[in-house]
Amino acid sequence: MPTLESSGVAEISDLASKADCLPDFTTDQYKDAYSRINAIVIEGEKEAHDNYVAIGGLMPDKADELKKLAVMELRHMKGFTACGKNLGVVADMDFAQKFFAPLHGNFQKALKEEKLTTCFLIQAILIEAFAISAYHVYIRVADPFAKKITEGVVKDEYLHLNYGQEWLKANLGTCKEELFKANKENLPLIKSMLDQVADDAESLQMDKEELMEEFMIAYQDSLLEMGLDSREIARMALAAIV
Ligand code: PL3
Ligand code: FE2
Ligand code: FE2
Repeated sequence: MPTLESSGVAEISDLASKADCLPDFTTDQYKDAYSRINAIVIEGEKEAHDNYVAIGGLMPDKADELKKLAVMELRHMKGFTACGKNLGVVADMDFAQKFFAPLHGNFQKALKEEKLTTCFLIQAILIEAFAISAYHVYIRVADPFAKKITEGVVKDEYLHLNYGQEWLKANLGTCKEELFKANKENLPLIKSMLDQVADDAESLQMDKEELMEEFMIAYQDSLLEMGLDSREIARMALAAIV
């Protein structure tokens, strides 16, 4: 028969086994993988800042709101920079810039052509859903310092995703065609970025299937909120595998 005392003991051992499951943050393998993943996140946050400022340039009446989102991204960038420093890791920024180059190129092209739908899809939906999925999975296996920072960041990322989602929802009557086209061109890039980062993520005990699952939840929920129907959402999601 369980006594008060024995249930207390069980709780402590549960906690201990949970702590045992976390990776060893001091190994060379962990730090090597972290040097690339940390750089990707720092670069992603920096580009997110630049992208929101750039979108603000196309929407002068919303420039102040977008500037606020951009400032949050700089705070995220600083937070993740501190996470790398805390572990004694030097972020491989050259790797990260190459990692983002195809998506960055597509965003810049859309910006030049003043295609707001494409800009919002790339930054606010695809990149933010990618970040949300990565941060959710990372929080479960992060060191205590990084866990706290990432928990604060992920809340902001939902605000960013929502901002783009609400703009696309309000403009859905006129932007669907561009939305589908932009999705077809850019969702495969997100899939390929996920493939490229999978081995390093594994070294951080982040599971690829879990990352994909979390991405699909954030992405599909957002399309649903935008007002797309199940067939349209299925069609959009399938663009990742063709
Ligand atoms: C915009 O707010 C954020 C853009 C950042 C995108 C980063 C995606 C990260 C993918 C890498 C998976 C590992 C995550 C680990 C977190 C430190
Ligand atoms: Fe961010
Ligand atoms: Fe963001």
